[in-house]
Amino acid sequence: MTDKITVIQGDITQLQVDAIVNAANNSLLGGGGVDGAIHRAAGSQLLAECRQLRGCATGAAKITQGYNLPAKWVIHTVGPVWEGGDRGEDELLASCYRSSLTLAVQHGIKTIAFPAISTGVYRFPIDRAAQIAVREVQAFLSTNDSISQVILVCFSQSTCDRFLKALQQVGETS
Ligand code: AR6
Repeated sequence: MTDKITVIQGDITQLQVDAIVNAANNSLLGGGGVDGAIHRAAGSQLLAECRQLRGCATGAAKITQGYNLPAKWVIHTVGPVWEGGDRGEDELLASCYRSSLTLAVQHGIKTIAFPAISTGVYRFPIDRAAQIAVREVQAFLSTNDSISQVILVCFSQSTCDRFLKALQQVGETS
């Protein structure tokens, strides 16, 4: 299953995939980081559609169109704020990946790109986030055949290296 998972360094807003995932906040009304970049690239219609969604719980996901993005869809998920690891952060982050992939399957999405959810403003430790991301995607793909490609997009080369390491480790044990 790891052959369907790719780690790349880049800007998620430029990818030609069926869906990109947004690391949003509970309001779904935009913010900084990847959320700001996605809203800027998609245009104001994205915010208008997000307003209709009336927010999103942490660990859950909601879908909109992609508007001016190359991607047809945006799946908005809300990662946990890192508060030391005893507040269910691991499970909430895992849930972001599962919820997003479940929505993707329901919409016939075959190719999907994720940013490194929660690892920016929300301060989730990168190695730990990378392991959760790779493990959850791999587990999902092993029980579901309809998604052909999952791209884990890292903005910086150092994050990319750590996601690649996590992917390698999962590949060795699966
Ligand atoms: N493409 C790919 N990855 C990116 C891009 C991009 N264009 N821009 C940033 N990243 P963050 P969070 C990386 O802070 O930690 C927002 O204000 C970034 O380097 O965007 O989940 C929301 O509204 C980092 O590795 O999201 C929320 O309030 C990763 O994306 C809050 O931030 C996630 O960083 C969510 O915080």
